[in-house]
Parts: sequence; structure tokens; C-alpha cells
Amino acid sequence: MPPSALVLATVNSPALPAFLLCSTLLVIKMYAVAVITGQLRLRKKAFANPEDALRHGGPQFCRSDPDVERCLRAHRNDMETIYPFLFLGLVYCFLGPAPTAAWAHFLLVLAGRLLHTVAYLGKLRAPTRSLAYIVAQLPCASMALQILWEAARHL
Ligand SMILES: N[C@@H](CCC(=O)N[C@@H](CS)C(=O)NCC(=O)O)C(=O)O
Repeated sequence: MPPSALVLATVNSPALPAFLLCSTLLVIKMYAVAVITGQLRLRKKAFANPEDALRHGGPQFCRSDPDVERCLRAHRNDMETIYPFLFLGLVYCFLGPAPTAAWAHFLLVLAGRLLHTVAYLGKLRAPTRSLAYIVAQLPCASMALQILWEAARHL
């Protein structure tokens, strides 16, 4: 059997499997937030669209709810942070980072973003959510700087 594209890519970028693992877990985490949002809408009868409200009791249920809004904010913050990570982490893999440094970057992003979601949805006391945000953003800033540096060196 010929080697898979992933095996070939890993030869040039040993950090790639670690990135794929952490980034895919974060994408699944985002799906989980979406599922929780949908379940909350049903439980609290707070629908975004009139047709959904009509199906579940009447037009009065086309309304907002603080807990649903909280889920939406958590999801939006994921989009503001995890999407850039998907780009930065992938490019960073091809800079040839030391495996331990790469793992440290990716695990900090993963742990920080998991904690951010738990803190946001669980309404944990401030500044837990902000600290989690910083834990995940610092390695992203580090990767962004390393990419800029390498790109500038090769102009
Ligand atoms: N768009 C964000 C930018 C800053 C940010 O991401 N802050 C983190 C740590 S305080 C956060 O969890 N913000 C809450 C949110 O985005 O809903 C905001 O409006 O707060």
C-alpha cells in the first residue's frame, strides 16, 4: 500500500499529527457548543426563527434567552480564536519546530480553549475565562511571530 499523504507530509513536518489532533478536537468542541445551544433553545423555548417557534408552541417563543445568548457568545469567541489557530498552527508545522515546542504550543491552545468554554458556559468566577483566553492566545501570538519572522527572512 502506498504511504498516505499524511505520512508523506509528516516527513517534512513531524509536528503535523499533533496539530491535526489538537485542532480537530477543537473543531469537535465547537460542534458540541452548537449542540448545547440547540438543546438550550428547545429547553428554554427561545428560538431564533418564527418557523421554529411556531413548531414548538407559538410565535411568542421567537425570543432571546440569556443562556442561549451566552452559548452564542462562547461560539463567537471560538470563531475569533480557533479559526486563526487553524491557519497559524498549520503554517507553524512547516517551519520545522522542535517536537516538544510544537506540542507545548498546541496543548496550551487546546487546554486554554477547553477551559474557556467550560468557564463561559459554566459561568465560572472571573477572571477564569479571561485567563483561559490568554493561555490559548499566547501560543497563537508566538506562532504568528515565528511565521512572520520566517516569512520576512525569505523575502
Ligand atoms: N470579541 C471579544 C474580544 C476580546 C476577547 O476575546 N475576550 C475574551 C476574554 S475576556 C472573552 O472571553 N470575551 C468574551 C466574548 O467574546 O464574548 C470580546 O468582545 O470580548
